[in-house]
Amino acid sequence: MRPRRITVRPIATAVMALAMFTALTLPALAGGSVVTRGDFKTFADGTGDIGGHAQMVRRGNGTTKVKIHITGLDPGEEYVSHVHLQSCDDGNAGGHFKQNPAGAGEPPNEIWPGNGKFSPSGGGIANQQATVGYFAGPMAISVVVHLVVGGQPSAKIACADLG
Ligand SMILES: [Cu+2]
Repeated sequence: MRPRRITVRPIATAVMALAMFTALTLPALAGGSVVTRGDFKTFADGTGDIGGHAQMVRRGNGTTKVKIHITGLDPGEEYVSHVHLQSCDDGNAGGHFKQNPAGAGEPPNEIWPGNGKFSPSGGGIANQQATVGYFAGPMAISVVVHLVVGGQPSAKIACADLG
C-alpha cells in the first residue's frame, strides 16, 4: 500500500499543475484575435475608380467583425456588401460565404457589412460593418460590393481580398 500512495501524490500534483496552467493560458487565448484585411478595387462589372479597404477581425471570444470603407461610389445609387467564398481573381469571388453551408442565405449565417442595402455619402463614401456570433471559417476570404438594381443585389462592382 505504501508505495502506491507515493505514486498517487505526483499524479495529483501534476493534475493541479495542469489545472493552474490551463487557468493561466486560456484567458490569453481568449483575448487573441486574427485580423485579415485588403484594399478594394474596381471589379468585374464596376466602373470608375473605387477604393477603400475591408477588415475582418476574428476574435478569440468567438465573434467576427467585418468593417468596410469604400470610396468612389455613386451617391445616387444603393449598394450591398457580402463576404464571399473565393478570391477576387477567382471566378469573380464566387458565391457568398456561409458559416453553415447548408444554412440560410442571410445574416448571421452570411456576413453582410451593413446588414443590407446602404447609400453612400454625397462624396461617394460608405462606412459599414457587421458582427456575427461565431469565429468565421477559413472560406471567408473576400468582400464584394454589389450595385443594387430593382431592390436586388446586382453587378459586382468592387472586391477586396482578405489576407
Ligand atoms: Cu455578394
